[in-house]
Amino acid sequence: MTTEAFPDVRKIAYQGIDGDQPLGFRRYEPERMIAGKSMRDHLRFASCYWHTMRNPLADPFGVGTSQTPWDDGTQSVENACRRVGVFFEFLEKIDIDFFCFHDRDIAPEGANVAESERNLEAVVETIEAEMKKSGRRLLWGTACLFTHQRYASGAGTSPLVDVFCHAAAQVKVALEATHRLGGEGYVFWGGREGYGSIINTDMKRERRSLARLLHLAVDHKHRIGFKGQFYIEPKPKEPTTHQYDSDAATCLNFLREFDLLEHFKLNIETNHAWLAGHTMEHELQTSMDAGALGSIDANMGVWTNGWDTDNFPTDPILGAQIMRCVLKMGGFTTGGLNFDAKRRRESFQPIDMFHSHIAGMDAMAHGLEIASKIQEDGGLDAFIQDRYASWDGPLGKRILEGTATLGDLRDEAARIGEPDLPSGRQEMLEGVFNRFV
Ligand code: XUL
Ligand code: CO
Repeated sequence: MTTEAFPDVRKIAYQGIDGDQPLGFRRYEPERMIAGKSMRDHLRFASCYWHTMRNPLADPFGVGTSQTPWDDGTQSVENACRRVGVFFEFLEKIDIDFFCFHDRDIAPEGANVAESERNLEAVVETIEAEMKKSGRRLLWGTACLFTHQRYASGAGTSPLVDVFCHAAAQVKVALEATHRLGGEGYVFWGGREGYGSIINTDMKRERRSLARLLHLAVDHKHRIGFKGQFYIEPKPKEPTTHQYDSDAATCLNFLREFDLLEHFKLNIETNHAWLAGHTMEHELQTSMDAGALGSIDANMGVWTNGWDTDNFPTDPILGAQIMRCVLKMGGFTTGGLNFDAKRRRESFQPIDMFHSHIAGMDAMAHGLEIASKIQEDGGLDAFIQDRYASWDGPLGKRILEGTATLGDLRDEAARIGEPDLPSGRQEMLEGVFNRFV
């Protein structure tokens, strides 16, 4: 890039909580220390290539509205490489350290496997150079196994073994690209790994094939020496009617069933949690309890329509709920907060790329502040510990260690009489949470 794509934007900086500049942070103060770490290191923000650079902002009723003056609209590698320059200018100006990509977001698909590989390699080379220059890092890479027509009936779960081969080819090369770029992780999101109707589907075979694809990826990871973390990203539906990676618990069961659990963690996305009929906290807690919370796709939906709208997460309460879980787990290791989020169709100007990320970053930073105050206060955690304290007594221990029989417990119940029940105090605790907002 010889000319800047955003000449009117300087590096976005913290301006204070009452700042009135739209292009400045009000909550995100990257170097401010909270609970022993800088905000930057707690939050590990990433911007995603697919929404930030490639989403035309179309919807099922209308064409794309996004203005991208740097893009000539062709499928050329040259155009793809020019976009990379724009993306890195954006990352530096918004002060985001990480990014994520699919193979097909960054490089055009070719006429055959070899041409696609050459295209990808050329763009990866450009990205590598930009990363060196800017110090930006790759949070995770992935293969897009859902856009092309050949994947209409699934990729790893296709009824046709030939399609499975194409999926494997893409995973191989996307994994190698992620490795070359020093990626901290690699994501599998099963966009088409499910069914439209069970009437034409052999679910048992399909789940087994998907597990094979993941095992092949684990083998290849070891073959090439990639040390990054593998993740599965749960989502219940959209585009399919039912997806095999429906929610965190379903993914954990799948990974256990096929001996994959030691190789994978989960990448939990808010909008997907909601589509599954869960809260984000539920999905994060489920993953954490299995030691499998890895990374987060930070976005949100619209409660009233139930779609995967990938809004920017601009709600600080949601941010606090998420960051409470992240703090509880002791912080991210390979993971981070990837904004898998797109601007609204009405927010079509290039400058809206900045406004949307700033709003998301500020809300998550605000959430971190709230969460760390709640943790420091300790009241909510103490309440829960106290609520279960009887399980730490002699009777609880006997039950948990397995030394009490049902007969023993019958005698205990007769001795105890009617238990003295404490209140759950939900509303009081919600009030305590709100004190820190
Ligand atoms: C789709 C989605 C994907 C994954 C990566 O809903 O979330 O963008 O994050 O394939
Ligand atoms: Co996602």
